[in-house]
Amino acid sequence: MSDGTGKPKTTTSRRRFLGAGLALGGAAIAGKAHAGEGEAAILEKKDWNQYLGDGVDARPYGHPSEFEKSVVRRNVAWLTADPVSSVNFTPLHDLDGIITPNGLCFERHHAGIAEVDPAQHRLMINGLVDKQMVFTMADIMRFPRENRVYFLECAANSGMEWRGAQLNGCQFTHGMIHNVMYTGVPLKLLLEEAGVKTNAKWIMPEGADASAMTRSVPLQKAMEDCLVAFKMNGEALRPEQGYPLRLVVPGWEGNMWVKWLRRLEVGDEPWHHREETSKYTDLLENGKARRFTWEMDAKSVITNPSPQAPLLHKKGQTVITGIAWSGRGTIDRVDVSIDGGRNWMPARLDGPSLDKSMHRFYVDFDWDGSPLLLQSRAMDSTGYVQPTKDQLRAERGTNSIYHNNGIQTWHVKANGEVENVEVS
Ligand SMILES: Nc1nc2c(c(=O)[nH]1)N[C@H]1C(S)=C(S)[C@@H](COP(=O)(O)O)O[C@H]1N2
Ligand SMILES: [Mo]
Repeated sequence: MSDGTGKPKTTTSRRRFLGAGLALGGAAIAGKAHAGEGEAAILEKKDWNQYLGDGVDARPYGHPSEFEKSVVRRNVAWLTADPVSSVNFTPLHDLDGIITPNGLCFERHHAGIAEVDPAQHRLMINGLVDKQMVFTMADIMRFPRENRVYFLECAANSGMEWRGAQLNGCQFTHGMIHNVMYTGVPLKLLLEEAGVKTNAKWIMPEGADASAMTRSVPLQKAMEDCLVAFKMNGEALRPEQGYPLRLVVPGWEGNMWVKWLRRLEVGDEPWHHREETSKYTDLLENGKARRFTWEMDAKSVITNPSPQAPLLHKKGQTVITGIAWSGRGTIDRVDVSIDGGRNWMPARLDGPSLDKSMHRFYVDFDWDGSPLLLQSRAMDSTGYVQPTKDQLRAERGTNSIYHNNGIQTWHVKANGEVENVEVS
């Protein structure tokens, strides 16, 4: 709506319209029609029924409806001491299907968003190679390219939940993940162009941002399925996601997916840089730390209902939905419990089942209006089953923040409100 005066009226009418939708939906399921509060809404003349809308010249780049204003990335104040070295979270409770829209992909920066001019951007390959190479973006576009859908999960996702239920919303407990179709050049092709020496075993990607982030990646992984990507969901990478070039490391922790990729050094041993020594290692109870924990274990979470998305009707037909993913393959099965893990029922997986991608599940459920302890549990194509938080803590203690893939519990109260809890 471009008419500012019509705004408050429009909002009220829409609320009533939604009310009507729910009432009619409920009536259809119960098999009887009844005249609800919403009936007037279908008879009322709305602004959009009688005035022309915007023309094709008004929105050269489209945005969501103004009624979707609340669908945004959010951060957690106490985690955001400095916004240029911080994180915000994907609003998982507002999304469906498996693809994360570009503007809603969570962001994790160590030195803010670099605004890189693609004409000045270069990618260097050096180290144990036959010939050192420097590619322009135009050079990279001349290599054969592939399209792949992969999730990217920060190893710290759910890290605040190790000691107990803390953040109220799946956006905050699980929102350090996005799932995107990448277009890019297989890293293998670029490495082969430079000619990798026979003693090479590792590569070190480096970012062009002020953090110049580096990680050691085994050469075997680099040759297997890594991509040097320049498009996400069909359009250029967003600056937040590493425009114009990022490394895609399927199934492995997000930290390795170096953004604003400017250099790939080839070596015969890992570099032991900050991001794989002081950070991104998992301190155990006995004082030893796990390191090079690259693969993301199978995990799932119910996104609706959840604390930011309560149940708005008292009882009856309800859609429970969520996402599941594994860094080791596809998701074979998701089970859902409504009684805190005592009994389980299989969820219905819907949509494409792709390797190292998010999967979407549903349970079409008739809620009797009593309180629920909702959980989901994923099983991946290797047969691995998502553990409980207690099982994880027994194995790894509570010192670590990374790689928490424990089962999440939501307490749905009789009034439809939802809370983050733990059961044991
Ligand atoms: N150059 C560079 N690459 C980076 C980072 C960074 O700060 N600088 N952050 C890393 C971390 S910790 C994660 S989890 C992912 C986040 O990717 P996203 O911002 O697309 O969500 O990017 C990784 N790549
Ligand atoms: Mo991360």
